[in-house]
Amino acid sequence: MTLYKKAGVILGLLFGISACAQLEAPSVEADDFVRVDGTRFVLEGEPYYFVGTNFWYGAYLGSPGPEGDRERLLKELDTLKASGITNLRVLAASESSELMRAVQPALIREPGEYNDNLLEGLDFLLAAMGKRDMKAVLYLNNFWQWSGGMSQYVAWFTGEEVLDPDKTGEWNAFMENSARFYRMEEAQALYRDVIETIITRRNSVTGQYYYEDPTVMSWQLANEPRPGSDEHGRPYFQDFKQWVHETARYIDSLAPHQLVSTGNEGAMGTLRDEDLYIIAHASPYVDYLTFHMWLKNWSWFDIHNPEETYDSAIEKAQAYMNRHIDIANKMNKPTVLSEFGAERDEGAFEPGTPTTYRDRIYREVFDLVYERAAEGDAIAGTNFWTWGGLGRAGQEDFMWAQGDDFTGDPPQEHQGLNSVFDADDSTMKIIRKHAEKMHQLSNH
Ligand code: IFL
Repeated sequence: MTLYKKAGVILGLLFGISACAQLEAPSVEADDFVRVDGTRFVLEGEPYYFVGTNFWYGAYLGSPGPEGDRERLLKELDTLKASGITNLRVLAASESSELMRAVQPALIREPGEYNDNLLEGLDFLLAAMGKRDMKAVLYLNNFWQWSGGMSQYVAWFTGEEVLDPDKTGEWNAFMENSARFYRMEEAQALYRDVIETIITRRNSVTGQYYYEDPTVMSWQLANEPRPGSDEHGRPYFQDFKQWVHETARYIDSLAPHQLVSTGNEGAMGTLRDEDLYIIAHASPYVDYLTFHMWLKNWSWFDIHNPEETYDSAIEKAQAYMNRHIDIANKMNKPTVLSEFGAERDEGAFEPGTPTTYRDRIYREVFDLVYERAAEGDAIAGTNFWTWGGLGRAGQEDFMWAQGDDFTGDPPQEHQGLNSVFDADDSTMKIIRKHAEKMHQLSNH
């Protein structure tokens, strides 16, 4: 929706808010929400540029249950804020499942049954972020297995056993199975129920309804939703496109003064086809674009052979970023690099080990983002993957087990693989410097 249309809706909502005086929720101004104006975000009348991180486990730390650690959460938020990292991309919905690498507990215990601790965890997180003037991007599903996600929805409504890629190693089959989600009416009905439950929730800490909380910058349809596998996804593309449009419209109807984005990786997550990426994001209800960049996962860079792979990986990364920024310019929407990450030297996982190549990659990415943003192009910010902060791996094999710290790497990956820990001084210095420059672009 355009800036002006949104502003009109906001006034209506603000009127509504004052009519419910007994809420005693903080008063909200239209300007407090991140809005879109052409290829830019606007916040409080100024352009909004940011440095952010992925913090998928934020609601878990906020939980009053055994998985929670509110003391750590507040410390993490203070460190992030002090480092200029003010935009957090967070998992808002997880599905309980038999998948061997899915996080436990999950928000949805079974269709219709919610884990109140995790909902309260999200309340606590949003309240604490709001106090620190931070913005949240909340994703409402996952194409991947580490939080249940679409594969679990499919299992619920077919009655079939959930397809587990960590057991079978068959990733294409997993993706093709997950894509059935877009076509399943019952699964879509439950998904909408979940969306409504979260967006219309009243925060138990602030008294605010989520849809009227300016801390929420955007609702994301899912983490990295794809039409299916690269090989066999084409037949699902129309369903995928329709799903994007209809879900975005639905979210917009519930939360008209917050933004909607897909959570998609860009061309690499849309059957490696830029045209399909553009078509899928053309819906007027998709307020801005996202793209992700994974140098290792896409076989551009090998940390065990850096001398031979680094230069060409950086060339490919720059080309990928430039192309996605150009697309956003053409589509007249802002874009965000909402995931990128890199391993520690020699593929180590422990904090304290060197991060020479990670630091170089971060610097290259940030330089390009800053330069193009400063030139007025459509890139507004980044969310690096991922914030490990004070978390530390709990197991000798570095795989997550229930009860361990969250380190930012999801349970299907080694804890420490892509995490930036509080002790990573060289990386933190690069992030802080970039954050200063981006905040200057925002006139803050
Ligand atoms: O941890 C992964 C996560 O599932 C994601 N994208 C890539 C990350 C690193 O492999 O969303």
